[in-house]
Amino acid sequence: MSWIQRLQGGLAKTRQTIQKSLRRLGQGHLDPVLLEDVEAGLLQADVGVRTVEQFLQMVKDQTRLFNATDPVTVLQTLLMDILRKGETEPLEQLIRQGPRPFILLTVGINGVGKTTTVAKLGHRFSQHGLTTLFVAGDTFRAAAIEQLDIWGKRTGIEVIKHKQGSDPAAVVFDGIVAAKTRNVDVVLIDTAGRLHTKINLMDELKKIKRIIAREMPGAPHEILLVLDGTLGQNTIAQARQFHEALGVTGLALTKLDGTSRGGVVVAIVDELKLPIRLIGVGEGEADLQDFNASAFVEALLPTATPPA
Ligand SMILES: Nc1nc2c(ncn2[C@@H]2O[C@H](COP(=O)(O)OP(=O)(O)O)[C@@H](O)[C@H]2O)c(=O)[nH]1
Ligand SMILES: [Mg+2]
Repeated sequence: MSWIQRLQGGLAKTRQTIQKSLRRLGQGHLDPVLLEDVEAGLLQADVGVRTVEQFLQMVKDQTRLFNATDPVTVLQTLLMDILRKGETEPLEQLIRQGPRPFILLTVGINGVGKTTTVAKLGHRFSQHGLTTLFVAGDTFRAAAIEQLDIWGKRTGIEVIKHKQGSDPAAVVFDGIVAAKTRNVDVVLIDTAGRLHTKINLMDELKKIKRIIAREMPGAPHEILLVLDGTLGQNTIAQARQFHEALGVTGLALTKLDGTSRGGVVVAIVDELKLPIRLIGVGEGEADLQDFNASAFVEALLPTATPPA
């Protein structure tokens, strides 16, 4: 099954609700109950209040003007306009244009998919002929270091690690030194999402960022905030917090396979104005995609006529 099919599968229920009421709207039944149905369906999919209100206004305006505008097309167009702003060039392109080593720092709360995304990226970069180093910056759980180690073996990528409980900034420092010595293209830094100490997570991450900048001016070249797509609107507040503290440069949205809240991508692009570098669509190393607005709209709201 392709990821679009998985995404479509996850959104099936919500999509059915939206489509049913959209179709009736399309037949000219612009009654308040139907509009409420559409509104509820879109909000359930976590599309976000602002986009939903914009859409309802557009439908009302256009219906008044033309009397027979297809609401599906209206919504598709609106979603495309928003989502297109989240598109960006592939990371490989940034890396090839950027300085060497290219230092990518992942941040995000616990369980969102940071370690998995680091692993998937390493795999992907290898396939593009870029040499990579993993840095086990989540030193707070032994399991986190082990997890990255397993991925390292699986992908043939070296892991720079310290023992559990050590200072994450120190392992990051070692990682950068190693990357320069080995002359690798990319350093992928995994970090913790929750600390078992009294230190504040943001302060810890700021410290890591400072160490990186000290060892390589201009770095980190990418601060990739990993967000869990199944968490819906909660991700927005989370993202704001990380962005304020660290200056996020790109987003990775994970677990978009099989979620009913995939519409949150619309709200994220609309609210945060940050590029979506990647979307995670499964647990395997190959389940990482570039974000493509039209593919996403098609998954969320397929065109009525199936391809011949
Ligand atoms: N279905 C699915 N699961 C994912 C995806 N990304 C990560 N996961 C799973 O989410 C869980 C937490 O991932 P992990 O990388 O350990 O999160 P971290 O705490 O942020 O490092 C693991 O079971 C992963 O396999 C994804 O894109 N799709
Ligand atoms: Mg982790």
